[in-house]
Amino acid sequence: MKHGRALLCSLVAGLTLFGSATCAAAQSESRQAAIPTYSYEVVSQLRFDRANFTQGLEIYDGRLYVSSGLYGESMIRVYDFPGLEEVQAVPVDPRIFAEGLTVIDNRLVVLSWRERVMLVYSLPDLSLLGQSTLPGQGWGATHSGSTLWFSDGSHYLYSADMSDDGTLNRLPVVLEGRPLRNLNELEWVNGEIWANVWQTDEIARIDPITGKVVGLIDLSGLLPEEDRLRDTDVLNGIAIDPVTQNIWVTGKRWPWLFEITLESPAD
Ligand SMILES: [Ca+2]
Repeated sequence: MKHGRALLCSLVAGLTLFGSATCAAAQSESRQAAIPTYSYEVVSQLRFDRANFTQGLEIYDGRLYVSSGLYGESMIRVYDFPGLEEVQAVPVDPRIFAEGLTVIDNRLVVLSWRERVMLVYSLPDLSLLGQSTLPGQGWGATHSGSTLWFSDGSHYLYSADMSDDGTLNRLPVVLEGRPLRNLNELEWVNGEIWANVWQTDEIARIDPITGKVVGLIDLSGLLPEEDRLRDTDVLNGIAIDPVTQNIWVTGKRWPWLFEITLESPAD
């Protein structure tokens, strides 16, 4: 089935992607059994810069990459990890609202919200190499190998192999037989895609083959009330440490990065 929206095409030399766009076959979903909801335990926490209106969060090669949103304020900040000393801060074109980011093939990809562009930077110097077009909104991003995955605030996840012909696939995400909308920041975690659900304290664990939600993580109460200011915003940001496999989460203008472990639901 053809994806009816505009094609994505690469403007970056050597980066072949989005030559054509097709949808994954939409599958009629029968109702699933009730899925488990996990609680959490905070293992450790690190002071984080409240300036980050966090959209994307990823750990790569000993550094934490953060994209911070809003028009006129969007930034990419790089910190050493886990020290969190700021290494670099690069402003984004003020006309662009930066969204999710991920590193693929030593290039940093940063989505935009409504500007229909995806910015591509070289690493580690963060030189802007160019931009590609997006068919619609960009929200969260992650990758598996050379495959870029991204969300657009709907109940779809999109994927494209950036080393291949860039065919864009679309996967409907379903929770107990119903579309799960507002998928936001993403992280590839051990063969699953974890997604912040915008304006909730929940992370959905998604099977990237079937699109089914296989678990929910309830992070209610993660940020203590005393750490909330007037402009403190929602939970958003998931990053796995590729060395330790530890999971780190944060939110928009949160003063902490939290390392969490999941607690299985009671039988
Ligand atoms: Ca992430």
